[in-house]
Amino acid sequence: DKIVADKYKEVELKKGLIPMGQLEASILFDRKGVSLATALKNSDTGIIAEHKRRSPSKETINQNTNVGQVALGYEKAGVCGMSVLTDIKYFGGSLEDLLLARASVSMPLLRKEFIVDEYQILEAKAHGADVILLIAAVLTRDEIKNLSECAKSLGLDVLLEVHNEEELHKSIMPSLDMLGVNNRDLKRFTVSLETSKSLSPLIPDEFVKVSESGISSVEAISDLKTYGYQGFLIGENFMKTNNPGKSAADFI
Ligand code: IGP
Repeated sequence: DKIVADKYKEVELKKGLIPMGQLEASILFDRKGVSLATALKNSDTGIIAEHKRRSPSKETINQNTNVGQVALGYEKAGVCGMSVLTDIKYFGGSLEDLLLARASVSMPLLRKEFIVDEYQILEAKAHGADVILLIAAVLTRDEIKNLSECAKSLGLDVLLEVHNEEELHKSIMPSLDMLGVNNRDLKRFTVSLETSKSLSPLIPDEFVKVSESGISSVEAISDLKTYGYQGFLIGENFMKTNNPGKSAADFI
């Protein structure tokens, strides 16, 4: 809740500094995005590897990373896409990280952020993202609709994240491409892969299913695949090592 309140303030501040027109004038704005949903459907590994320095649940994961090198390592390992945390205050990331990842690789990139305003979607596009994340826990159905339709109009894929049945029911709509089940309870920081398993049958087949957080073994992935998951978002398990790309390669 604190994160979201901070986010609204941050966005208002940025709107005053960089007008939307300036974002739309960025050369990356005209770049044709690559679809993560399509990449996941055509892959048998389904890994989305994340760049994350720290998080509210873990103070230090990896403070001396070179995001370009991590991106290259992940791509070489053969992951389907990469998630780049862009929140500074809680995760130590930035839009600059996204831009550096974009300059290094051609695979689909997800802007991992607490998106509450269309302005952040324009920023995502202007910094080379192919996909945005929307978190059902912090958005109303109308907000999910407006933000996802805005993303689709820019050619971006939308990954909608849920943690329980109620969030799932309120969110289902055709402007989403992927449904992500976060195994981590964002309020209590507890992690259970059972969350993905129990919500899976409630997700309509037209959406690519992604299991997020707390995945640390190849066995967990094979198990989640039997529940219909095609995407696996993995951060800490790769980032906590001094060679995230190599750690990802060991998974594939
Ligand atoms: C990655 P993990 O446990 O592999 O590091 O988790 C990713 O799922 C997690 O960072 C995440 C997240 C989020 C972070 C999922 N949803 C929303 C910030 C905001």
